[in-house]
Parts: sequence; C-alpha cells; structure tokens
Amino acid sequence: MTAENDDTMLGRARVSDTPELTAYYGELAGLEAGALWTVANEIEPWFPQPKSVPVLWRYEELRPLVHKALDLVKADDAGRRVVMLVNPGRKDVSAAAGLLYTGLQIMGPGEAMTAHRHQAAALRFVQEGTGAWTIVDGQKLKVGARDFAITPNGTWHEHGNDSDDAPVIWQDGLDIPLVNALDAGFYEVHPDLYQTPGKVINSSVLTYGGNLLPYGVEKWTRPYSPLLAYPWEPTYAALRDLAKTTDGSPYDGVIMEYTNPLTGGSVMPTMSAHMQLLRPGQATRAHRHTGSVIYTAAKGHGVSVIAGQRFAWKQGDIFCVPSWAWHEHENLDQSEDACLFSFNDFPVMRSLGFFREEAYTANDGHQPVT
Ligand code: 1HN
Repeated sequence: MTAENDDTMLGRARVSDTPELTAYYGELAGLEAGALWTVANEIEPWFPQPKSVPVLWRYEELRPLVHKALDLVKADDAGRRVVMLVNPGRKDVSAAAGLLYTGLQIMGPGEAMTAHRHQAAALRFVQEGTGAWTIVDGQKLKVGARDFAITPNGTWHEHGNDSDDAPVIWQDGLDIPLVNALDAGFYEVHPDLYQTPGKVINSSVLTYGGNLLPYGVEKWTRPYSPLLAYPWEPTYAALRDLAKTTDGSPYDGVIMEYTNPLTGGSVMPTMSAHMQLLRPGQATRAHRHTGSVIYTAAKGHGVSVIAGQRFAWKQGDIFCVPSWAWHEHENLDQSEDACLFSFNDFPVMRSLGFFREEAYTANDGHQPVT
C-alpha cells in the first residue's frame, strides 16, 4: 500500500460520506463554498502528480503534416503557421508538458511575417532550412540548422525565410501555459506591422558571442540575455571540449546551459535551455526533479526511459519529461556521439524555491522498463 491511499493514516483527510454530510456539501455548494476535507488529499499530494504524460513526437511523422500546412494556410492568416505538440494530459492548456508549449513552425521560401509582441517568452531551435531570419527588437538574426535563439517576453518579433527554394522548419518553445495560468497574458501587433532592422546582422552574437565582456557598448539592464542567438558550431565545439576535461553528469552526460553572458544565469527569467552530449554507447543513470523538460534530438540516435517507458529517438524527434518523472538517456551509436537540445522551466522552479532533485539508487541507477 502506498502512502497516498492509506486511509488509516492520521493527519490526512479520511471522512466518509453520510446522508447528513452529503446534504451539508450541497448547502455549501449553494453558497459557492466547499469542505476542504473532500479535496484536501487531491490538492495537496504527497509528491507532484503531473497530468502530463511522457510523449515522443517523431519528426519523420510530423514533417509531412507540417509541410501540408504550407499549402493549407497563409502564414499571416494563421498568425503563425505552426503545428503544436499537445500532451494528451494537457490539451486544455495547449501544453507539451507542464506549463511549457512547443510547436513546429514552417516558413516557405521568400515568406515574411508581421511583427508582434506578447507577455509570453519564446525560444527557437532550428530543425531544417538555411534561410531563416528573425528580427527581435530591431536586431536581425540569421539562424541555421541546430541554432538556438531567444525572443524574450515583450520584445517585438517577426520572422521570415530568405531562401528561394527550401522551407524552414523551426521549433518554437514558449511559456504561454505559465503566463495563462497566472492570468498575465498580453498581446500586441506592431503599429507599423514591420520593424526596421539595424544594419548589422546578428549584432548581439558579434558583441557578446566571444567569451569576452565588451566595453563601450550600451549598459544592459534587461532581465534576459543580451545574446539573442547561439549558433550550433561553437555550441557543439564547447561540448566536445568539455568532454575532454570531465566525465560530466551521471544523469545527463556532458551538459551545458545556454547562458546570459553577463550573469552566467539562464537566458530568460522563465525558461532555460541546455545542449548535452552523450558519448558513443553512453547510458546515463536515472534521476528525477521538479520542473518539466522538452527535449529535441539534435544529433544521432538513442533511447530514453521516462517513468519506466522506453522511447527510441533520432535526430529531429521531440520528447517530454514531466515534472518528477524518472528519466535516463542512452546513446545507441557505438562510434558517434549524440546530442540532445532541451528547454525547461527550471528558472521558475528555482526562483520560487520549488526545485528538488533525486537520484534513482536501486538497480545500478536504471529503472525497470514496463
Ligand atoms: C508566437 O509569437 C510565435 O512569434 C510562435 O513565431 C508560436 C505560439 C503562441 C503564441 C505566440 C512566433 C506562438 C507565438
């Protein structure tokens, strides 16, 4: 018997219905009130009980349907042409897991969309295509496959694809379900519909991308990273270099966080992102923590066990780890490394004092697969 259904236990609600109580509950309901003990165990669980379930979305299966949207809707009619990934337990809030939203956005050759801004913060991880650009608060950024970019909350943004022949598909990650859970959402269309970008492309990468603190630039006072894009090549090189100096984490392999270069903290106040490298054949040990994570296989192929379920992934696939779910990863290639991109809500969990982490100690650190 587990603790949560042990109704003999003192200190937890254990009141049985009687005709008098049922009538009493009816009287309370009539006054928009209720008896706490009828819901206490549900609203104060022993440990997190996420409605989100582990899910893997196969890129190979989604890609043709994402392409279909190109013919079916104009980008600006749709606002954004996105196929969102919906957790079966979180359909009501359009979340992929917990309070995180994700989707695959496609932009056709030559397409350009109008600018808007909103309370939700966004991030992008490019799946394919060479022509992607975005303008974030007047800064034009060009991003290629496996690049990571941020659109912090409140920044004007518009996107497009300047390739003449190939679509761009990138993954959007947003904290919309969080913003909506807190009833804090705002949305505005740009008064001129389009921004006028500065002349220098990728200016924040040129300013802040070099491991050196620039002098003589405008003092940065905003609560998010001044570096808005993180190209794949230096990210991968950093992981390979780190792998030469350390075994890394037993749970995550060689893992690095995309950081605000001025603070060393997360890129934005509500969402953080990582890239991790699993050595050929490496199998990590299981752990769990509060906070939800959405992963994208950036390189290679492997398998992750999440809450006892086995999910095989290859480049492009997206999967989620709900809060407090045991999880471990394995690179199935014996000669090549594998990389996982991920984003999460850890900055929220940490700043509210909700972050907890635990190692799986039984069975050499590996979960039984059901
Ligand atoms: C948004 O602004 C974008 O700017 C993509 O590309 C997806 C999903 C919900 C709300 C705003 C974008 C979005 C979004």
